[in-house]
Amino acid sequence: MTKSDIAARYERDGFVFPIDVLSESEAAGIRKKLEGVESQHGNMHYVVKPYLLLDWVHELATRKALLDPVRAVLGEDLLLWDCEFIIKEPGAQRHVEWHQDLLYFGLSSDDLVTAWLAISPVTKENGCMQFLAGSHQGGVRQHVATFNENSILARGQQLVEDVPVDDAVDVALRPGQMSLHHGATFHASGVNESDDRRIAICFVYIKPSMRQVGAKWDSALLVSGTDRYGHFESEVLPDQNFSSDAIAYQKAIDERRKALWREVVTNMSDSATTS
Ligand SMILES: O=C(O)CCC(=O)C(=O)O
Repeated sequence: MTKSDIAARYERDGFVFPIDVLSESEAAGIRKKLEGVESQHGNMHYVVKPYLLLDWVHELATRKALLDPVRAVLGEDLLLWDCEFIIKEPGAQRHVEWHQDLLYFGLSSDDLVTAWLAISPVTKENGCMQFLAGSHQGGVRQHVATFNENSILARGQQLVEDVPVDDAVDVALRPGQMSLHHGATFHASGVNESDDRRIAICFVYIKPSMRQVGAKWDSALLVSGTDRYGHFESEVLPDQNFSSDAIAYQKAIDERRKALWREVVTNMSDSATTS
């Protein structure tokens, strides 16, 4: 896919996939590294900003094959604002209700792109994402916070309106392929009914001109071009993987980020969410 195809499809549909980033054997190498880390440090599902602990996650986040498609949408200057491994274990009931990411981000605009990279095969059976084409065009809609304990999302937020699920697109990917989606795109994912883990890593990139307007503090990492604004505190990469300094720093960012989400939710208008 050319850069202009990527930009045009993203603008029209609010998502674009599949985009090749890694070969299958490179993705298998990443899975091996991840599972090696997990055997020492525990499950990495939703550990906040793992690039603050692991140099190879930063290396992935800054790969040309991953960043070029993001640049096609957002331009040259990019901050990495969020990142997590999203792992669905076989047999677990974890799923994601229909929602829009922007709801709780507290950001000043929709100048962001989520790059979701498959590390294992991602299929309908193991709970691939589903997107609704064109749903990004109507802004952020009303959600209800369900606090469903099987939801991967912290508040189990769910769109209030009926989603025409028969029109949804299944985002099946081979290991090493990614999808890009807009912060207002309606999306969801089902449970993992296979007998293997579904492993992905997602990266959320923003334009440096963005501001955190839902809270007083936020941080990010410059990964492309220049930050002419300084709206986000610059993050520090690890001196060594899982060094004691890196662990302490990532923990501090995690705690500040949890406080940030609480502040964002408290400051939100009632029209955006009900609970
Ligand atoms: O990984 C999933 O199943 C859902 C992820 C998601 O909702 C997101 O990346 O915005």
